[in-house]
Amino acid sequence: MDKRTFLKNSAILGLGGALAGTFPGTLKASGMISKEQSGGELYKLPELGFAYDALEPHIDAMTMEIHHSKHHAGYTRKFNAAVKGAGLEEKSIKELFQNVSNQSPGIRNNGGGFYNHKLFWKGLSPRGGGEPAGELLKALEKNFGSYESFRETFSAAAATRFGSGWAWLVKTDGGLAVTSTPHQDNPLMDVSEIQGYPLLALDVWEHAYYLKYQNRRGDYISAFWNVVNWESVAERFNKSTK
Ligand code: MN3
Repeated sequence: MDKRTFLKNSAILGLGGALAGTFPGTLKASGMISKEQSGGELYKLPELGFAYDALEPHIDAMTMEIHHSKHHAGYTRKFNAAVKGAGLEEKSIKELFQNVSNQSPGIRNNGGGFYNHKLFWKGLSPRGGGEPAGELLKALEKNFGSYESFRETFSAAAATRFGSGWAWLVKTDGGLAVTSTPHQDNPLMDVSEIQGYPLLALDVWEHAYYLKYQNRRGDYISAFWNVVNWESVAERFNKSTK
């Protein structure tokens, strides 16, 4: 077929569909997922939006691939099963979290695992790093004194979270706050010490860093700042202030 016919057919099929059939390897490498994996489920494993090796050397490709295609896929699958099993399909994930103390461990752990990783990926970018700007920077300076001081507070929360859990930057009624949660809990849950709208998440489970950093969680936290997607964090912040 000539180029024009190809382009026309691609437009009809939708370019994504045409490429998916042609280059499955490319899509796998870029962290996209097959139809079989997402199925017709209520909650779908999101795409990363970048290749598994795109965050090298800060976060290694194998960690990213296992983290996304095994860990996150597992939470997603089990969350769907738990929601279905409890007949909670009509509840929004926000409603489930607001009342999570009354839900089963399956909903709490897998719902958290599904949501937290989704937010974690959004906060990462191969073009990330640098410093926040605009209203977000002003708010960080207002709440923490300076960007550097915010970074120290967040890093300390991530470093001192005992065992498995997460560090968070959260928009609360009173402004911005840093907190950490155990297991797969998050600040949208009624069990969280500080509750609010999560802007930035850092996974400090060992599966997030052990292959590359082993026991050096501090090195992983330092490396994280090189890949933070400040544009995405600012977008969430602006949305939360409207
Ligand atoms: Mn994880």
